[in-house]
This record gives sequence, structure tokens and C-alpha cells, in this order.
Amino acid sequence: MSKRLHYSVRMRSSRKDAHISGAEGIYDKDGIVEVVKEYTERALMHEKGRADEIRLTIEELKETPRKISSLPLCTLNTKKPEAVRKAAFKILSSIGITERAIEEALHSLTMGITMRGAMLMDIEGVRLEPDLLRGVRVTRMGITPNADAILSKQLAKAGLRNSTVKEALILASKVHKYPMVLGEICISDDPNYTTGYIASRAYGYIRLPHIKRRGEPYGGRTFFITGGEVKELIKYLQMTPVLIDKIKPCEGILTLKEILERKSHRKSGSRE
Ligand code: WAQ
Ligand code: MG
Repeated sequence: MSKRLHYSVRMRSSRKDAHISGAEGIYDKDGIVEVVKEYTERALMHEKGRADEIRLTIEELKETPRKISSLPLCTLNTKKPEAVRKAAFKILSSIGITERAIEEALHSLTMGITMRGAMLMDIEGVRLEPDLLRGVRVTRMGITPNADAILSKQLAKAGLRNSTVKEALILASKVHKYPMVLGEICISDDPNYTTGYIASRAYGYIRLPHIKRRGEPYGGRTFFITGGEVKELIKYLQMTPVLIDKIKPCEGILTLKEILERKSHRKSGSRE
């Protein structure tokens, strides 16, 4: 049997050179036409306005995508930014990230400069990415149609029907497969999307409602890094194709205490 080819399909739309929307996935040949249609429609109808340029990339992957499972997902019961900040310190410091680094990350994320990619920060708060203005873009990730259907069902059960959660979960699941990444904090750059998340192998993907107030335009991602070759990490994040083919549980709303108690469970109870 010949090896099944996979394609990375990526879309990016802009208006007067300003970014409007983007999307990407990994598909086999039969899925390409449909997803190109979907991405094109999405770009043409985006709420930020009509694009004047839509770029589509369809690239045959030379490597077979690595199959991984998604991070388990839950939502923290936060109601305002101050509570999220407190929770972020508790969660991230419990996995070995210093308060200085957390402080530095939150400061940079809320300063108002929106980067295209993520910051890489060591656990002391020192920035490691070679291009401090652009950051590092994670690309070449996707989900199989079967896993996608299961994820949609699970998210719907948890009352989550938007593609934003799904896309962020897919990205984070790729990022946190790499052992050098300890944790991540993310704030959407959409002024109307006020839920962010913290992700880590230790706790999975924790949604953080009200990480910012409505109307605030800033956003960004910080990956906290420990040990190892940053160059190799960047190569993985940008180039290695990763496909989610298994879905870990998606849960409802939990308290900080419930979340913090889980870490020890996970560590003793699973190999991941
Ligand atoms: N790789 C690295 N960084 C990225 C990427 C990428 N592919 N895409 C976006 N970023 C950075 C960039 O600095 C953006 O400004 C920032 O992240 C936020 O991107 O479960 O929508 O696309 O409800 O606005 C979180 C969902 C949504 C929480 C995050 O991010 C939930 C979101 P956005
Ligand atoms: Mg956005």
C-alpha cells in the first residue's frame, strides 16, 4: 500500500496589510477542496471586516504527522481579571515557574504590543525567542475528522460551541507535547473575546474566563521553557506536523482548589 499523503492547509487574510483572520489544519487529499472552501468563506465573512487579500497555502508534507492526544480541558470559575491573575500565579508557580517570570509575562502580554507569534520565556523571566517583535509562530498542526467530531460533541456538552476554543486547544496540544515547554498563558487579541487559558502537561488546558475586560485590544501567548536547545524547540513548533487523533476529557467549570488537587492525581495516574 502506498503511504497516505498529508497536506498542511493554511489561510491568512488581511485588509490594507493588517491581519484579519487565519486558520490551518492537516488534511489528506480528499479533504482539501472542502476545507479550502470553508477557509475562503470564513475569510470573506469575518466580523473584523472584509479582507482585500486572502492567502491560501496547500503544502504536501514530507513527514508523516506525529499522532498525539489533545490536552484535557476544563474551565476555571473566575469572574474578573484580578482573580485570574491570582490563579495564574498559583497554577504556574506550582509547576516551577518563578513569580518573576509570571509577572514579566503578564506585564508583556498586557502592555499593548501585539506580536504575531508567541514569546518564549525561561522560568526566570528571560526572553529566549530570536525575534522579540514577531515571536514564534506555531504551525503545521491539525485534527483528524474523527477526533474533530468527538471534540465538537464534548465541547458542546460543556456548553462550548465556538471554533476559537477548538483551535486554541489544538495549538496548545501540539506545543505541550514538547518536554522543554513547561507551561503557557494565552490572552486572545480579540477585544470581544475575554477568555484566555493556561496550558501545561501537569494540568491540561485550563480556560480562564475574564482574563481581560471587554474592549481591550491586547493579547498574546507566552511559552515557559526549561532546559534544552531552543533552536530545536522552534523547529518543532514551526515545522513538525502534528495531528490530534485522540481526545482527552473536556470538563465543565472547576474551582482553583479542584484544579490544583488534580496535578498529583495526573502525575501518579498516567504516563503523560
Ligand atoms: N503561534 C504562536 N502564537 C500565536 C499563534 C500561533 N499560531 N497565533 C496567535 N498567536 C499569538 C499572537 O500573539 C496573538 O496575538 C495571540 O497569540 C492571541 O491569538 O478556551 O483566539 O488567535 O475559550 O487571538 C483562547 C481560547 C483563544 C480560550 C486564543 O488567540 C478558550 C485566541 P488569538
Ligand atoms: Mg485573534
